[in-house]
Amino acid sequence: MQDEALVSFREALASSKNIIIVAGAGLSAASGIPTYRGQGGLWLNFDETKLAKPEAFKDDPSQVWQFYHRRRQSCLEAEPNAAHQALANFCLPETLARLAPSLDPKWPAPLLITQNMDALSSRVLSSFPPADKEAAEKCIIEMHGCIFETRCTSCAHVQRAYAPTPGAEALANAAVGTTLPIEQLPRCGGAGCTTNRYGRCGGLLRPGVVWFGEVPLRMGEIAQRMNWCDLLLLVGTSTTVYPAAGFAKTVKERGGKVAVFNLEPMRGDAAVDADFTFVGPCAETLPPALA
Ligand code: BV8
Ligand code: ZN
Repeated sequence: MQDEALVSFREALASSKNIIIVAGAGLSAASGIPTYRGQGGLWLNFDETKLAKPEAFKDDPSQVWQFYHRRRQSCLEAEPNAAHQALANFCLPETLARLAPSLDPKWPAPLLITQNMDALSSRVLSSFPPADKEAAEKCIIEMHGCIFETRCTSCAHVQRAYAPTPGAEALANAAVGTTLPIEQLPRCGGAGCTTNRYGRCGGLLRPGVVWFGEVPLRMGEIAQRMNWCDLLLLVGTSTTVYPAAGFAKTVKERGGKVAVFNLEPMRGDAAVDADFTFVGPCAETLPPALA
């Protein structure tokens, strides 16, 4: 990693008042979870508009559930990597006192916005000892939801469990491309689902992720804080999906700085003139930058 770039990045960390991190699929690449648009990307085999949208679920819930059940399995088997750990450690008070002593008391810790739904960053934050855990867990927003959550389409009961899809037997045995009857798809109050507030409602569950055309989670908080961000770290994202893709321009327009951790420099419509670009796998570039 170029030393002078690292020195000036550290200087930016040390003088910043409001630091935000936006993470994308590249953050989990080293954990074996495929990205969407890079080589071997998920969307290269699936047309995202065919599956990751509410209309797809309405038209063919069986195919959508089979798609997410398989991804939930691979997320369940994945482990956080050094980049997840580096970002989580950066949320700890002792790291911040050392690296970011100028943070505004309004924003005493970085905001970690992840577009990933694999829960790998949340798992690291939740693994901290009790003294740090509560504060660290407040740092993260999973803006595109979480593959370990289901939401009932009837009573809106949300359940999060680091376990296979509730009622997944039929899904697991279904050959790719076959259509399961809707009764065999995950149901509210079904196997593995805690009885919801209305008792066992039996409604059809959906994956707790944000699909295209749906509003990302906690956008009000994100927009409010983004307006005052003076240092934005973009980690492993192609900045092609809005509104996350637009955050860098927002920060630059307000005089903030942008640091990119990616296999390649920023490109595409949402690209800005980044102040720092660390090219390489983020599991290698992020730990020394936040050590
Ligand atoms: C919304 C969950 C309104 C589901 C996902 C035209 C113009 C502008 C916008 C739109 C438009 N048409 C439609 C829209 C809106 C649309 C959109 O942006 N479409 C795009 C395709 C143009 N957006 C929406 O619909 C969003 N909702 O706009 O609501 C609204 C908005 C604000 C306020 C009120 C109302 C909802 C979008 C959420 C969609 N759900 N996922 C699922 O995954 O199944 S999106 C999906 O893409 C993932 O969440 C993913 O995180 C996200 C972004 O992709 P990346 O994470 O960046 O991953 P990608 O593979 O693309 O890139 C990986 C990067 O990592 C690469 O740069 C690569 O070089 C790098 N990399 C790889 N390995 C490494 C690495 N870097 C470092 N180290 C490595 N080892
Ligand atoms: Zn229900």
